[in-house]
Amino acid sequence: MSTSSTAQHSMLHDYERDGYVIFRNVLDPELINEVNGHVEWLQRKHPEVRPEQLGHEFLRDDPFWVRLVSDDRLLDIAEMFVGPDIALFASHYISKPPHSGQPVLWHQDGAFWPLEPMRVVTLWLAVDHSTPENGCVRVVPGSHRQDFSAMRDSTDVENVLGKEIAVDVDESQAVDMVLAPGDVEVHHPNIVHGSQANTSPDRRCGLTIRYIPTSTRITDEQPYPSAFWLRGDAGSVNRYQPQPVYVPGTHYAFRDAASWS
Ligand SMILES: O=C(O)CCC(=O)C(=O)O
Repeated sequence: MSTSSTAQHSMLHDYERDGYVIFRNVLDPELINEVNGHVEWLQRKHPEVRPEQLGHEFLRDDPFWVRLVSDDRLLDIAEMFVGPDIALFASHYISKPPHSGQPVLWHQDGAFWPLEPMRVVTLWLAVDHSTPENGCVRVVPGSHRQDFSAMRDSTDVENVLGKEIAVDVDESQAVDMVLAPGDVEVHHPNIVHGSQANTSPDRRCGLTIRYIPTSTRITDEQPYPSAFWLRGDAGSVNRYQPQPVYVPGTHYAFRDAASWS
């Protein structure tokens, strides 16, 4: 990555202090255009699924999705946080439609995850402009130093997870992750975060990408449906999905599709 070692050092310092850090202009507009087409294609393919729920179960047989999360610009960022031996654990589009996008209630990601140890980093890729009006991600800086709190079911308001953290959150401390398409926000598995409903006329789409070092064991089914070995040494604690093969007419068509045939 073109980020200098001084800039990398300062970003790691911010991440350690705050539990999050933002990288601007990571992916180019052409690729973001393809990502947009992919989201629309997934929605046509799965009309029964809310667009906030286009999750990792659809990823295994999707060459474009695997190509996207394997992009060197994203892996170079992940490498700063989890080291050189990298696998994908999960990835999920949360596309909040205009006027009716559901909120994500306050939570800590790692409280949901079958990982041992909890060494994992999330890259949240902005597909759209993401603002307070359309329900951008909000984080509580420094809350990554807390242990995991219990979660409780929450169904009073329709929401993406159906759960929330079972302790009070001081919302006055929360910071809005205002992002442009192609920007990436990186966050820690313990940080308290969420997002509000989208009542604006603009869609708010982002892709969560969860990268683990290959030394982190997935303590659930093996191979986990969205586990792909992506860089460095595959290690021996997990089994991984084979790279999907692109079939014209079956899969989303994209620029590099020929190299996935
Ligand atoms: O996209 C959102 O609104 C929430 C994202 C989130 O909870 C996450 O990245 O873990």
